[in-house]
Amino acid sequence: MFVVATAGHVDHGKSTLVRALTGMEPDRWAEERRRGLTIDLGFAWTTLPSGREVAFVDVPGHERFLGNMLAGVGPAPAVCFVVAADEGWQAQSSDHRDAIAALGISRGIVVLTRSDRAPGGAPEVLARVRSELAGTGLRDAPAITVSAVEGTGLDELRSALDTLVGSLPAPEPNARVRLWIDRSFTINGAGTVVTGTLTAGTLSRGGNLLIAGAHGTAPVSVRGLHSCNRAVESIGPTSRVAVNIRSGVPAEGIHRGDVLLAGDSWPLADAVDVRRTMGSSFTDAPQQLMVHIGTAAVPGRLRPFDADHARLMLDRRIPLELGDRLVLRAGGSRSVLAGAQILDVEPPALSRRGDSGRRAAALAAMPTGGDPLTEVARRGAVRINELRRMGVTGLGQVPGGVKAFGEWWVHEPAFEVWRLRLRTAVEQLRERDPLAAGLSLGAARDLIGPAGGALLDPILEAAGLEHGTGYINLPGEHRNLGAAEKGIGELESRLKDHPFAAPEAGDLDMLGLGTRELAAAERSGRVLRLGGGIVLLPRAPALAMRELSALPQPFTTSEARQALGTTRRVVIPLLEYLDSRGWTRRLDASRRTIKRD
Ligand SMILES: Nc1nc2c(ncn2[C@@H]2O[C@H](COP(=O)(O)OP(=O)(O)OP(=O)(O)O)[C@@H](O)[C@H]2O)c(=O)[nH]1
Ligand SMILES: [Mg+2]
Repeated sequence: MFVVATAGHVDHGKSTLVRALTGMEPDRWAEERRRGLTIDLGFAWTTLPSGREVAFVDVPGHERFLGNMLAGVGPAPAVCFVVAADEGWQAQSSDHRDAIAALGISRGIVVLTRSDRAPGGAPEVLARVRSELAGTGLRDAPAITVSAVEGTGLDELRSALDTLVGSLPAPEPNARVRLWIDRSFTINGAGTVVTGTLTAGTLSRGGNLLIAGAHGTAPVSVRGLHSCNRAVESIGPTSRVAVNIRSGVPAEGIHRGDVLLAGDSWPLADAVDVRRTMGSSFTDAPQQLMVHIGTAAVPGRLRPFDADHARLMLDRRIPLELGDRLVLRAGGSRSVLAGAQILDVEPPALSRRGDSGRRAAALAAMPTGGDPLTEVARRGAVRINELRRMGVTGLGQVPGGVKAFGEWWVHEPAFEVWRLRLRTAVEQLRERDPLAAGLSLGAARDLIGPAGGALLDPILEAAGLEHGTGYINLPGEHRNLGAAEKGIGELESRLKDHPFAAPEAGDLDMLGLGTRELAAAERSGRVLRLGGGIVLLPRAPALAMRELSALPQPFTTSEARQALGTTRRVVIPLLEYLDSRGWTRRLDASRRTIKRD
């Protein structure tokens, strides 16, 4: 299916045309039919000669309903731009042209209607239309002249529609869903139904989505799906859809401009930086604006950086991505003020003097889809998924100057800063207090910030640091124990010759080795502390195993003591240590055996 919106001045025959093409009534309200005036959006559909289905979103032309018009055209991929051949170009022709230009719509057909009232055709009308549309994406659109009353030109129009929809870029069924709601109502027995134009992604019955709107966000599940009055199990783009939803939000809390989203795949933004695409200079624009996107109209405040770049602060958070087109209207005005395109959905705070000038320059240099390197550089490190969520394009390969660690992209200079910071902090700590356990993980995270926190391991590796039980340190062999170094060195050399002759408490005192010094030496891998204040070299257990495995099995404590040439004071904690490692097994009060696998 394809979706085409109408556009054009009030009374120029948009609804009549849709009626003639589809046989359906786009003016849904009695008041509209009574007044012969479209007020709100209308929906109708038909099958084209090729067999393709096309749905129309019929918009009002009257200037008072420009908001409704924007909601209809906002999500539409293509338009039928209607100008009455007998009246020619009029005020809302210009407004609607501006809206289409601001939305960046570049596919459509110009339809000159009411040709029966303009005998001889209207070449000058078409010439004017061409010149008015010259600056828009519709400059080369085909033009068809019709009379809905006499039926002339309709076949030609149908075949032009066929060509148009056949040439539209293929929508993406696997993209994330962002369905801007244009209608919400309740059906007895079924509950809340919302409708909209699905431009990308796929909806399925039973699926789970989020609804975002003035009420905030809430999970919803899809109870049922319809497209053009047919029940469907799932539906892809582009289509008109009616979604029967179940959610915690009451039906009366759901409105046009709310949006159904796939999971949490969309960033919700209430501040964005934008580039002007058409219309008034930002420096001349009023501060208070109405911002239109999709079917939503959200009040916002404009902070211009220069004529073409500004920050928009929105009254509520909406799902936006880089490249989204916004239509800006002055509060209460009946015409389009300007068009804008989003450059940043997570703009940096501007607090220092000169920030806004710098921001203008940065935005001026920014490509529309964002620049991966700039985005990574700004954050130091970011998950690639986060960039994707924001709509950054060009993520196919890791840009130069960026290192990838799994899902994280890290700016090399930031990585280098973090590496140096940690290395320096650890070195300084050791210098200050050689016996310290190391830099705590919390202190390390404070040094590298939230973005770096997730990257602690690669940063530590690059910094040549170790990460033990909650502390970061130099590897043991590079650690100097300061004042304790001498005593430990002496202890090491004694134990080298007599590995099981653990020093007595008095010896340790003489060497200046208290609990803190010994703990630091143990963390550095210099000694092993066993129960009962026994201190040996870290390789003592392995040496002991070599001796014990030469004994007839099982062996007694006393045989072990003799084999190792040591005392009960040492052998008992040593055997208990071997038991705890699972290297020996205790059989009874005095006998053990070596465990062999
Ligand atoms: N003679 C003639 N009249 C037409 C033709 N098309 C529309 N009209 C008349 O023009 C008037 C306006 O038509 P609509 O279709 O309501 O115009 P619209 O563009 O939908 O108007 P809004 O939705 O209010 O902007 C109606 O009186 C129609 O009967 C046509 O081809 N020939
Ligand atoms: Mg109408």
